[in-house]
Order: sequence, then C-alpha cells, then structure tokens
Amino acid sequence: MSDGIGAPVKRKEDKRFTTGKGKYTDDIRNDNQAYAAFVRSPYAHAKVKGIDASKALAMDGVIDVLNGKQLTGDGIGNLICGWAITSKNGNPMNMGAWSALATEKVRYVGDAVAVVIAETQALARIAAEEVEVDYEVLPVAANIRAAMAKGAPQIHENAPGNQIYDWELGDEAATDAGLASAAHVTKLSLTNNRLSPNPMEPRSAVATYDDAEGHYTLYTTSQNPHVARLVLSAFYNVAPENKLRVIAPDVGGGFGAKIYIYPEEITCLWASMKTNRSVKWTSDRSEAFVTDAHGRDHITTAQMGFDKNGKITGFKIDTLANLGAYMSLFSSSVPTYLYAPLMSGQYDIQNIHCNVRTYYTNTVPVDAYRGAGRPEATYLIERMMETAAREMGMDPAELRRRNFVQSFPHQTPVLMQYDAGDFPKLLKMAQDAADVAGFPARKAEAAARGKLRGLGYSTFIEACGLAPSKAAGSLGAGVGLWESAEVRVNPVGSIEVLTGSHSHGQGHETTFAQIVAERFGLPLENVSIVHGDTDKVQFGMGTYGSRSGPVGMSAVVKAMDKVEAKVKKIAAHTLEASEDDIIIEGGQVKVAGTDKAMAWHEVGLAAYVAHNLPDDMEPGLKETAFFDPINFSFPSGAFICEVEVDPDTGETDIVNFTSADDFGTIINPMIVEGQVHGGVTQGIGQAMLEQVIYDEDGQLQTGSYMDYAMPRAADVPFYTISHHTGSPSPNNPLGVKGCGEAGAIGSPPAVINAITDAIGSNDLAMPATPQAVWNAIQAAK
Ligand code: MCN
Repeated sequence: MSDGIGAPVKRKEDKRFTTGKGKYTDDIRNDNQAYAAFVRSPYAHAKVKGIDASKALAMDGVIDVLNGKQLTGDGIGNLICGWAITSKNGNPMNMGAWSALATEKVRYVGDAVAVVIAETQALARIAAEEVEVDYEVLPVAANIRAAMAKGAPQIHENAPGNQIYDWELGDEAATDAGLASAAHVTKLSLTNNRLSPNPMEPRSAVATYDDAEGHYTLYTTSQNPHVARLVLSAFYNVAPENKLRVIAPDVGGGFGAKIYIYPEEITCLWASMKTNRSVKWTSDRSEAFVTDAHGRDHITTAQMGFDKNGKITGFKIDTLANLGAYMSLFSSSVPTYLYAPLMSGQYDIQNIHCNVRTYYTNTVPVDAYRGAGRPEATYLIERMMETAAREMGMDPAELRRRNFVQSFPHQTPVLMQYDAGDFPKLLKMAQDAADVAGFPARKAEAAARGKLRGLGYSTFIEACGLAPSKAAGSLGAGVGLWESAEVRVNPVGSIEVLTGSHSHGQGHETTFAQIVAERFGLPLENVSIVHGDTDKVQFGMGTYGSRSGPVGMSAVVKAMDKVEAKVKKIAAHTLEASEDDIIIEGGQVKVAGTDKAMAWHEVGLAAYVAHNLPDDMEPGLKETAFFDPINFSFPSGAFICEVEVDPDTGETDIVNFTSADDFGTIINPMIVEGQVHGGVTQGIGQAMLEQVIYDEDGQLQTGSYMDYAMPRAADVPFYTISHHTGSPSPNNPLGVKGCGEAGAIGSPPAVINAITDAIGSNDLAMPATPQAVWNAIQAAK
C-alpha cells in the first residue's frame, strides 16, 4: 500500500497551513465579539491593597472591568495541580492557592489582578493601563537559592521555607555502598537552564456564553481540550461538562506550554457570562514571555561510581527544582516521575538514588516543556558519562558500551521496565554515519586552520506514552492516561476517525489516516481525522509526552479491529461464505481463493441500509475503543555532535549532527525526521542560545527576541538521521515508540560534550554562547 505504514507521505494538512487557510483561535470572530486585556502586576511580589477601575470604566467602549474578588465571589475555583507528590517524610506537597485573578497578593511579574472587557482589542489594552492598582511591594525570591535562603520572603503561607516537597526515589543506602565500593567516583554540579517554549502561535481564547441555554463555548489554543473541559467543570466551577464545549481548532505549536489550563481561559469564560458578550483574548509575544509556563530550571549535584572495569557501581543525584510562583497543572510530576525514573539511561545501573526538592519563587510557573524531566535527566547522565570517561582516560563510546543494557525486558532500580532496544547497534550506526574514525584527521586539519574541533556523544533513552493509568494513579496522577478513538465508516465507505489526540504540528491528519488506509486498503483521501472538539470526540487525554503514536494510534487500531470484525460478518453473510475466509484487500472485501467480492463502499452501504444483515446484528458501521497501555514505550537513540570552535571569539559552529534513533515501527519517515529536526533544533537552542533570566527583583530580563535567542536556520547544520526499526515496542499493537521529544531530550549533552571536548575544559554551562565558551577557554588557560 503506497500510502500506508512506512510511506513518506506529504502532510495532508500542510496545504491549509502553507496557504494561510488554517483556522486558528484568533481567527474566530463572533457577532457580539468583545476583547479582554489583563491588568498585570509590574512587581514580582506585592500585596494588592486596592484596585481603582473608575478611569477605565469611564472610557467609551469599555464594557466592564472585573477583578479577583468578583471572580472568587462567583465561586470560580482556584487553579489546581493534577499530580499529588508525597514528600519522603510522608507529608503531602505544599500547594499554595492560585486564583485566576489575584486577590490579596501577586507573586510574579505578569500575575493578573483584573481584566478589562472592551469593544476592541486596542481599547481593552489602553484601558488596562488606566486601571490603578495600589500595591505594597514585598521582598522577592527570584531564583532557587534566594527562595531557600534563611529569612527568604514567604511566597505562600503554607509552604515554609518556600519548599513544595522533598521527594526521593531509589535506595540511598545501597547507592552509598555502591559509591563506597567504586574504584573511581565522578562528581558533577550543573544547571539545567530555564527556557521559554515560544510556540509560533501565541495563546488565545474566545469564550461565548449562551444565556438562553446556560451553555458556554470556548475556542482555545489547547493540546488537550477534553482535559480542559474536565478541569474547567470539575475544579473551576465554570459550568457543568454538558454545558461547556471546548474546541481547540488549528493550533500553531505547543511544545507542552498549551497543555495547561491557564488563568486567561477561566477568566474569559467567566467574563463572557458576566458581560453576556463573546470575549476574546490573544496574547502578544511580550505577554507570552511573562505568562506561558517556562521549562527546566534545575540545579543538580551528582556522583557516579565506577569499578576498575568502568562498570557503574552507583549513581546519586541531588536536585533542586524551581516551580515558579504557583503549581501549574503538571508541574509537580516533571522533576519527579518524569525525571528520576529515567536516571538509569541506557545503562545497567543497579544502585540509583535521586532526591528532589522543589521551591516556589517569584517567577512564572514552571511546567512541562518538550521532553519534560527527561531532557534534564539525560543532560545529567550523558554529561556524567563523558566527564567520567575523560577522568578515567577512556574512550567515551567504550565506557557507554561497557554499561549498556543488553537484554530486554530490563528492570531498572527506579521504576522503569525497558521494553525493547538495541543500544550497541544505535551507537555503531551513529559512529559509522558520523565517520568517527575520520575525526582525528578532521581535528588536525581544523587545528591547522587555528580552530578547535570536538566530538560529543549522547546515548539516551526516554519514556513516552505515560502509562498505565492504574500505575500513574498509584503514584499520584489525577487523570487516566489512556486514549480513545472512534472509527466511523460512512454509508459511502469514506472513513472518519475521531481521536482524543490533538495535533498541533505533528501531522496526525496524515499519519493517523495512513494506518487506516493501510488496514483497509483505501486511498488516503478517503480517510479524515477529526480531533480537538469536545462535542465531536467522545473523550480524550490529548497530546503530550509523545503519546499520540504509541497510545492514540493504538486506540484507533483497537477500533479498527472491531470494524474489521463487523465488515467480515456482513461480507460473509452477503457473499454466503465463512467469516474466516473473508479478506480485506485493495478496497475490496473478498472471499479468499474465489472471485466473490464486495467493494468496500458496498459493505458500508449494506451496514446502513440494513436490508440484509445477519439476524442479531445492529445496523451501522462505527466502533469506539479505549486503549490503556500496559507500559511506557521507550524510544532511544545515539547522537553525535561535531563542533568547531574559534578560540579567539568562542563562536561555535556545529559542523555535523548525527542521529541514529529507535522509534520502533515508523509510520511516516518524513514526519518522523521532521520531528527529530525540530526536537534537535530546540535542544541546540537550549545548549547554545536560550535562557530565561530574571534579575534579583524578579524582573524578566529576557522578555523579547532581542534578549531571548531562539535558534534560526543559520545556527543549525544539515542533520544526518537514520532509524533502527528492529526493536518495535511490544506494548502497543503497531510497535510504535514516540518520536516527538527525543531530539530535544538527547541533543543538549551531545552539544556540550562536543564543545568541552573541543576546548579541553569541562567547565561550561548551558547556554554555551560565544561569550561563555570564550570565558571557559580563558579560565582553562
Ligand atoms: N510517528 C511516526 N512513527 C513513529 C512515531 C511517531 O510516524 N514511530 C508520527 C506520529 O504519527 C505523529 C508524529 O510522528 O504524526 C509525532 O508522534 P509522537 O511522537 O507520538 O508525538 P505526539 O504526536 O504525541 O506529539 C507530541 C510531541 C510533544 S510531547 C511535543 S512537546 C511536541 C512534539 O510532539 N510539540 C510539537 N512535536 C511538535 N511538533 C510541532 N510541529 N509542534 C509542537 O508543538
């Protein structure tokens, strides 16, 4: 089947996206459209003593100005965090209250205190400037160290010392013993820099209240509209679920930042009811920098012990994580269950202990960003391996090889059971493709030109398609982690697949259609994918954690199994054959070994006209399924980065970046490569360019693209990518492993390992800007 599994089919949705025909939230314009602008705190920490909106209210075209006391007075609930973490002393996490509009206190620059609703967006923004807020400024803790310091300002009353939880995973005594027995112990302290996600489309919400029906409709830039509806109903009391429709139409990227339900959507919904107008809010880029959840922001010290053969004897980790001013929806899970269970990397490590302490600071909330916890773990492990190899005078590839997990399933001491993989093969594939053997000659040639050339590895594993629901629930998750699908064969034989996954750049309209086309031997254009609307799709958990391939598609496969069974029954009945002899091939439903056949659309029609169905069969041809995986799937890869550094300026060129990856069965290699390109580019951004910086007063210093450097085409090389497909995941019917985050997870250590190799100094933090690299070179002299 030319358009089926494994075909590099061009993305169906791209015509719409590349010709300006996409329909995004900000494109929605209702008859009674009004616009919201938020009044945001210019201070990182302050008491709100009073709000005077009289000037704004007197402006022509201003419909209303609403504040937090009105919001909470109407019973709108506080924002929640969906994963309960228990500290090692048994205490629940210290969760501070977060109202969509602050009432008593603001806790970061950008925290909203009021909203202006006006006839135009420009007017709403001008009027917001006229709202006078009386603040009593308080001392600020703008980073982890400041929040931990003795006498630090208390950000939430119920979090003494600003600590949210002190959590651990693994056996500390066994790990200490493993380290004590080691022939060599490598110690490392590092920072995982704070990042801003920056999807191309800023966040937006359009909320409409129908007072005749008591019904709300919310268009929003969400990665998971059903979860949004659930939370908005069950916790924020905006409306009962059956009175709230959430639509996430075309969404221009999310990278994690659009998983969460933010104050703005809640406020717009409530304001639409208060004003009886459709209320639209669209963030501009500056507002995005101070309101979209940030990512990463860890400080870690760690030790890894090795025996005399280079075999790891123990790995001990102590991490401090900044969660910002409030606990965003999945924030608590990122530095815990999405981080520590990955600490075994691709290696057979018997003793691991990870301690994580998280803190409130007067900064934007921190939550999942592409990779979420796994890039932080990978950066630590892979910097550690490279550092240890250098200290022990070993080839870093050989050190890795000696420690690779070799047989599957493999149980790590930190919860994970790896399902399938071939790590030596990936390393070999990457080494061959990167021509590692030729590196010494290239280094010498570069040296002759006065350049420093370096090579760095990252052999990584990640866990995607978070599962199963039962296990996640036992670890504190507030939701199930299954996915649902409905496969609807229409009377004319065309197929609609309704999925709970949400596509916001990943090409689901193409890949999901490919698996259906393959299964029933139909042309790709006969299959449409419907997603992102709670009134159409039964329920779904949305897209994050590279779950749409392993989990979302698996639900589609389950539903197709049911459709196929019914199709065979109908055909067997009509063609007077045994069900076991029916085959589906090339758009036909045939009796094997005969010329008896029905066209696919004839079966569809037969199901709906219902004139000649088996006696006990219901008419119609549509089936639903829920798929709850029994385990994560574990994509892995070997990345090799080669750089050239100019010692006079510190400027670094990535001259070659090679990826050998294992995503199990590949549905569409072109889309997968695009995902790897995007992920690696984001990882290079983290390694070399990006960093959110706050000053000590909690003022954001990197609030525009003048100060926050995103990678551009000229910053990245042409990538060399190859796939190993010989270890499909045994945990889902297609054998798929997710590919959406792997690039961002694996690449930062490869880059830093390469630069530190080039400059001959290990003392280099991300982002490795020319200035940082030059300083490292000078310090090492
Ligand atoms: N795929 C495939 N073969 C595989 C695995 C996946 O063909 N073996 C295809 C899938 O069918 C899908 C795409 O690759 O079309 C990505 O699938 P998957 O890895 O399952 O990831 P998700 O679809 O669940 O997307 C989420 C993931 C995450 S978590 C982030 S963050 C991210 C990412 O995808 N954000 C993105 N990629 C992004 N790409 C774009 N353009 N924009 C974002 O916001």
